Amino acid sequence: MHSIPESELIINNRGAIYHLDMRPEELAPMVITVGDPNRVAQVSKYFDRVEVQRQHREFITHTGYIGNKRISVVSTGIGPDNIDIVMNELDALVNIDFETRTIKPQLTSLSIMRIGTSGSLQAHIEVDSFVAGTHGLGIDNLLNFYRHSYNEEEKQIVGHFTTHTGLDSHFSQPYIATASAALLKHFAQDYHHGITITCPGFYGPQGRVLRLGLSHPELVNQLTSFRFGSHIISNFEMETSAIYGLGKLLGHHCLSVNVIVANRINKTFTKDGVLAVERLIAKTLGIISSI
Ligand code: R1P
Ligand code: URA
Repeated sequence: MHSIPESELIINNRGAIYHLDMRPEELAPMVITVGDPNRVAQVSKYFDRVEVQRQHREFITHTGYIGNKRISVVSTGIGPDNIDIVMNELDALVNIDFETRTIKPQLTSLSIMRIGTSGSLQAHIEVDSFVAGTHGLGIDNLLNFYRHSYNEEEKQIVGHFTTHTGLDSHFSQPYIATASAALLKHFAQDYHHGITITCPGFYGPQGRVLRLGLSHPELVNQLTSFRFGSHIISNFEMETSAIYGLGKLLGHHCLSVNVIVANRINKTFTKDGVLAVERLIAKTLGIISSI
């Protein structure tokens, strides 16, 4: 069987995968990802006990239990490039044998839930409200580096989106991936549903102007006005499509929930971002621990 070389699968002296500094037995089957490294402790304070704490660069991991449910919370830092690292390394921890450096014959599916912050693209999705992304639509290009394919609905949404925005070769080829229906169904109450757009930046790629002019100034309006059947674009941030896209290719169940901290249509910003995130964590952990 093909053994993956040391240059491709980097395992440190502790027997841990390089960026996350995690050994296979230190990861739980339910993984929560958060952008902000400080948010890891904000999540794990709800654990009944924490049994593993690791940190390397911006990747902090705590693994512990809520009741009988073993959960890992991992910080990803900001952006799809970090998600490429986190998703590949989480997958390697469960699906590659580190001794033989071979892919295991029996693959394991993780549940991967992002708990993040986001900007709203719809007036009625107000600051401090929660959004569960039905799809991740990426204008960040990450998934285009991997062979991927679409189901019929995904093909139609991404085609319609590309025509609607005119975003193609100049920026990237937009791509799309769908949330885990098995996870999404538990987040029907108290969470808006919509397509989450993932951008490769916070300022220009999300239509923010400080000192620099935009090459595509109509982007925010185009995202707000996009319609495909009952689908609307609810929000944008910087990780979801990469998680959904790589999660689908690797066979994991992924869902991204975000609290709205900025409403880009009403031009409002949350009065208390820490409290907003705290409310999302408490609500989401309550649901996760019961499924
Ligand atoms: C930008 O401020 C960051 O906040 C959002 C974006 O996706 C980006 O990572 O998410 P997190 O709060 O999870 O980091
Ligand atoms: N995170 C983002 O990426 N954008 C926002 O507007 C708020 C949080």
